[in-house]
Order: sequence, then C-alpha cells, then structure tokens
Amino acid sequence: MERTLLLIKPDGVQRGLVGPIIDKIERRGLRMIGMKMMDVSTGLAETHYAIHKGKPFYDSLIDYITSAPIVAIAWQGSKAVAVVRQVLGATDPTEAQPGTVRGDYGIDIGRNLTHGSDSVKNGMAEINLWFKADELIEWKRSGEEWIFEV
Ligand code: DAT
Ligand code: MG
Repeated sequence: MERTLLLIKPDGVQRGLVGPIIDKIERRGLRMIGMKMMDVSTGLAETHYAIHKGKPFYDSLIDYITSAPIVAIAWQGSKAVAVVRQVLGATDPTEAQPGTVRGDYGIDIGRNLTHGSDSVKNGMAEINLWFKADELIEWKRSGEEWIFEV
C-alpha cells in the first residue's frame, strides 16, 4: 500500500475548504492515517520545498506556506500517490480540470490550495518529515474490500 502526504495550504484553510478537500479523497476510498493542523516553521517549509530553492517563485512559496495555519494529512491506499495528485489537478489552477480541487476552487498558481506528494518515494519521505511515528495510526477502514479488489 502506498502512502502520500496532502497539505491543505493556508488559502484552503482560510477559505473554509478543508472539509470539501478531505471529502473528495475520503470518498474516493483512501484511508487517512494521520491528520493535524499546524503553523509551518520556515525551517520545515524550506526542507519540504528544498527542490525548488533558487527558482523565481521560491521565496513567495515559503512566505505563502508559512503565512497562516495549514492542515497536513497522511493517506494510505493502493495507488494513493497518483489518486491524490489526480484529485488535486494540475499545479496551475487554470490548467486543472473541472472536478479537481484546483480546477474547482483555484485561479492563481501561487494560491493553489494544496500539496500532494509526487512519487511513492517522496510520499514516504514527506510523511516522515511532517509526522512523528506516534502521530500515524495503523487501522483498517471497514469496507475496503469494496474499494480495493485485493
Ligand atoms: P505541485 O505542487 O503540483 O507538486 P511543484 O512541486 O512543481 O508543483 O511546485 C510546488 C509549488 O510551487 C506549487 O504548488 C506552486 C509553486 N509553483 C510551482 N511552479 C510555479 C511557477 N511557475 N510560478 C509560481 N509558483 C509556482
Ligand atoms: Mg511538487
């Protein structure tokens, strides 16, 4: 089973979209294994976005993610990485399909509401970065046999 990190960024929290965003992924069938609301330190933001250091949007990206509380959620399930990325839609909301989070709720790339891990490897690494081991819950969601064939 894959694991992936979802961040509902400050605009998602401020705009009251935490529920609708979780709803899409929960109904799709992934199992939530950790969730918390938090203020993001500059250090954590810089580690998370280290791959973008030096790019023109880097400083504003760090300012954005540290500007107000976020909600971090760890998800588990078959194909979890791709499923969350699909639900979020393209990075630039003007390119995201209707029906996706960014396609339904976003306009600017600098206010794109969410982060989703982009690979299985990064999903594991990002969950370890954002969550302590005792903040993750091992459980089985009832009815998963009606979502996953095996
Ligand atoms: P994603 O969040 O879809 O994985 P990414 O990892 O390429 O996208 O970029 C991380 C974030 O940085 C993205 O959510 C918004 C911002 N960003 C990316 N490209 C940008 C650009 N060309 N201009 C402004 N912000 C950008
Ligand atoms: Mg990314």
